[in-house]
Amino acid sequence: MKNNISQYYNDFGYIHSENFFSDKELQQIEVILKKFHENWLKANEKDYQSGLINSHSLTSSKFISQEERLEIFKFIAQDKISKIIQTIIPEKAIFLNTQLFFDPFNKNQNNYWHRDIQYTGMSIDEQKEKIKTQNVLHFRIPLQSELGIELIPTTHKNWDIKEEEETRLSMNGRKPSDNLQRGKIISLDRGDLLIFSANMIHRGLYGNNRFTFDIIFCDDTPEFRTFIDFKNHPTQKELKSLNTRFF
Ligand SMILES: O=C(O)CCC(=O)C(=O)O
Repeated sequence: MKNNISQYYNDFGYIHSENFFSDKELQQIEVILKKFHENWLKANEKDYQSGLINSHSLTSSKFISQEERLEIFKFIAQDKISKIIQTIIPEKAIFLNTQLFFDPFNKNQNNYWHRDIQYTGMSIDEQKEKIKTQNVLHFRIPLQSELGIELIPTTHKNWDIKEEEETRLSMNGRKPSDNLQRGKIISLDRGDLLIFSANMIHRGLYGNNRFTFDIIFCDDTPEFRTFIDFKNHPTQKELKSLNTRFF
């Protein structure tokens, strides 16, 4: 089973595991996520109305208490999540950050195909090389049924075909929200876990008032460590009550 999981991820760039969490396992974290989100919406009303579809850095946020922050760390550090990371990135991974994804304020706002790596400032040639070795993984945990993510399987390691690159980069009259032939829709239910590579071509599917918690891990390399904001990591004291090697 262990080999199957890492083989599938290596081949396709994602893993969809249905009913990974019980309702009870989600209830406690959900209360904290909702509290964060309500406060975030109040504090970021303008940006939300101008198009934001996610928030981030929950574990360094002033919107939640120290106890709630520790609860989020415990959720991230739970055994069944650690085991999967260990299987997919046996060399060693590290926690990068958290995000919440929700629907845009403007219901007509278009989604957009992208690879996260396209926003790093690397040249296209560098990006083509980097995706062959680099790992950034989203663990997407939807709190309610959603249309999900559309992705292009195998593109975590392989570059775009022409239609895809032109769409993603708005070339030759194509728009980032245009449909792509190789797109595969992964619709998600509460309780599911979707692991996908941020390097692969993907887009969020808006609707159904989605509310989804993403935990992000990456390779533990000096290059990535420069991107990590360690305010989002547990303190030495907090680490004592956490049983994982991924912080
Ligand atoms: O869910 C979305 O809207 C997009 C998700 C995404 O692009 C990401 O997690 O990198």
